[in-house]
Amino acid sequence: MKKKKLILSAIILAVLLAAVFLLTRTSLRWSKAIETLTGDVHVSDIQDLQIEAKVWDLFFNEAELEIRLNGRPVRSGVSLVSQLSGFGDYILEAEYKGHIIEKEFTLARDYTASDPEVRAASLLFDLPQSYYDDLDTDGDGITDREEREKYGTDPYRADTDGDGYIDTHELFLGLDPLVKDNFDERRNYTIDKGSCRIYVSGYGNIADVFVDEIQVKELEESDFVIGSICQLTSPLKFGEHEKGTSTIEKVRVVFDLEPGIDADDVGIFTYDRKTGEISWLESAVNKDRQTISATIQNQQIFGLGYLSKKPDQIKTEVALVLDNSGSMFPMDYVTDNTNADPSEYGHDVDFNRVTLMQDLVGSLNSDKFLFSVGAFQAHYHRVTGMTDSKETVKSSLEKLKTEYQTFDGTSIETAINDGLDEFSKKSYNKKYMILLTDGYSATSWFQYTPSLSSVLSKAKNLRVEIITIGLGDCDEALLQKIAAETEGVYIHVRDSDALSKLLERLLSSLNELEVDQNGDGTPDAQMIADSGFRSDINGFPFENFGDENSPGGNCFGFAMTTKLIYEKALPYELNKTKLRGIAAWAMEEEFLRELRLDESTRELLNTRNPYDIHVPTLFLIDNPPHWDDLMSVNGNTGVIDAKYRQKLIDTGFVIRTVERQKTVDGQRVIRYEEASFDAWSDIAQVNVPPAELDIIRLINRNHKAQLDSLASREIGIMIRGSENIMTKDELIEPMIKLLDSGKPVLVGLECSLGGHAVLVTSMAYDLSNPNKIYLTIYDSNRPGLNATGTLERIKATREGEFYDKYRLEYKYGALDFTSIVITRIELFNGDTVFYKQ
Ligand SMILES: [Ca+2]
Ligand SMILES: [Ca+2]
Ligand SMILES: [Ca+2]
Ligand SMILES: [Ca+2]
Repeated sequence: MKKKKLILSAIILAVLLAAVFLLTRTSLRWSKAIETLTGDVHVSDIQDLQIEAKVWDLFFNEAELEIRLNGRPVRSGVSLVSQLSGFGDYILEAEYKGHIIEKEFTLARDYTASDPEVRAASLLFDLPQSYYDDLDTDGDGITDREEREKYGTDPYRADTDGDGYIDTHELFLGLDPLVKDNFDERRNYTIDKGSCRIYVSGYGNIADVFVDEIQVKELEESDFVIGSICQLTSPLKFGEHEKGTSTIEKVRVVFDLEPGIDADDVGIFTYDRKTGEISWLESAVNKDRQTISATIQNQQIFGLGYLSKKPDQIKTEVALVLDNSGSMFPMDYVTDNTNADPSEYGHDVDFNRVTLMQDLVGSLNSDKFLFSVGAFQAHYHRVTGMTDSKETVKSSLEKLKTEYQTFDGTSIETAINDGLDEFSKKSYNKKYMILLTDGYSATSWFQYTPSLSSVLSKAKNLRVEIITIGLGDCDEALLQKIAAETEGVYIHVRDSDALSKLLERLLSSLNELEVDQNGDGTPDAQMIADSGFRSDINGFPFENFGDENSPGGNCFGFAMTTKLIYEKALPYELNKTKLRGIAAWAMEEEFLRELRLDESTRELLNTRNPYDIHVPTLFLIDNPPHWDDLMSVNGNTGVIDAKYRQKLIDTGFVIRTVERQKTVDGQRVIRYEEASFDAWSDIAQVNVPPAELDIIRLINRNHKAQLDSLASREIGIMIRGSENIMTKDELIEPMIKLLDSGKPVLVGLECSLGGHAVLVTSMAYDLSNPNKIYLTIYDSNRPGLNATGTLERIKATREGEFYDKYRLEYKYGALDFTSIVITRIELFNGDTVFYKQ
């Protein structure tokens, strides 16, 4: 209900009108303009200054919009494009429903179109008052409108009365944000969680405390826990009060005991995820009130449990199940190789699989881990059973190098079935199997093979997550299925060398990865979920660039395509070789220059891109940005040059003539040719490789879906300002879930200057402030780099209700993104993976 309302008001929000341009060293002036019209400025080329006007008013009436340049009307409409020529002074006016917005600007001579900031940025002016109303300018968690109209507080100062209490916290603590309060006076703050209440006492902004119900998988099925398990987190200091600082002195939790529960039978426990230890807190019982209470510390996980049913330390059992069939070894090492194909051997001659597992064992420091080692071909055989002796595990792994090798087939089902017998029967222990294979499941005739379904249900009954690693050419579909059904992850590596890069991914899957964002050697964050996506390995190293529909660029298409390729959701194996040839061709034709790929990006294309993508066809999606350079003038018509024309037609482009004035080669024409790609045309079907067609269609479809969504507000809604009140459930949980299942998450970002689509590839909690989450971001504007953003949870109020809200910080060039939303994610097969709103 709440969300619906927010979105409705977002719809009503909008009159968005775009106009004009931009310069490097801004020599831009404008007169005072009337409210209610907004505009942005976009320069696509020094010779070709475009004015674009878009009105996103729900009740937009095109006839009522008029744009005038130097007093003369120019074409008007939902998407208006006009050209300016030359340097000098301009006056631009837009009139809509009686409101006039006017802007003077000077196109400076030192402006260069290649300036990345110019390309990336738009200039915004004179937003409607309603837009500002819904912002939270000072970031104190109350919207500007409510500050002005409801509370009388200053929308530009987080602490209006200057007493040290943030405006929002004054409301949470029942103080007056307009009257100075004593910051060093002891305060109380209560959180009601239903079955328990949390009493916080201390000094300053003590509402900065969050209590979340959390999932503790290992305890879920035990009959020990009563009710839900919670975690307390706060960025504040706990302990003794220091004058002038916000300090939490004490947090007390009080559980109401249901009738029938004897207070003498229960206690309040804490659970330490790192060590797996469960301990009782000293608790006080009030038999009259039927309550039990205890003091809790920051970041503690706590709950109510039966004294008699407490498990011992919760251990994590990891069964290593490694394919040790002949194909891993050089052929000479393998007995019984007479009928074998030499190309089927030597997949991991350096034993990188052994090194990887030894590193993994060595990296898991806590004594809560137990390991077993098993090797399989057609049969599984135990090298060592579950043990906490890391030395034993490492030396057992070492034995795999000298094992007697056969080539009697590979049975993945048998390996899992027998490997599952290594686990204990303790239901609360966490259990993982890491299964690595380079093959397809095929057994020799004498071997009994259990069925896949029986093996999977056995794993599920034991609650074992199976992490499957496929090496080279292997049965990916099978490995994917096994991982998906057991809530594990599937990881594919091309060759044995790539195995050495998997350590982080595995640690993250076991939730044990500590991240050092600033590289100072001390971990500052705890990984919560990681898709394993690495921009320098998996990303498209392309620059961003625009088309007519999306002047900011096709970031959505890039992000989407990259994601799909990473997930192998496209039905083709893409390789590097072909790309190299195409890129060379493209450079001859100077197509890449037209597409604004710079030298370094070209270099990347030729050396690092692992995919076989037909660059020119991939990106000439709607209308390419620089047709002019491909054209010459014939009479008063701009004509696409013959050498490009045939290539375009052969590639599936449709050439049409547009009746519109334009400057081509410095000459004025009254019409010109334009080519757009039709991925469904007959010629495209015949001449364009199917993989490329799929990608183009995919981008088109999703790009269109995104554009449509802005009009219909049905999908991909980008919520602005304080509309963007997102709680953990709405935003973080789905993101964690997707990342954890090995999928990067496509998100839309928005700032006051525009929107952008990126892939979030991993998330980590700040160790010193668990309400702060680091995002690792793949951004097509930053090829080959991992960008980072942060999401910080703060207290917010709206319409008198209290919320937790996430505040995004992600900066890119001139763009400073402040809100985020998960966009619809569509797989190639049409399935929707996640649909926000
Ligand atoms: Ca505010
Ligand atoms: Ca304020
Ligand atoms: Ca205050
Ligand atoms: Ca006050």
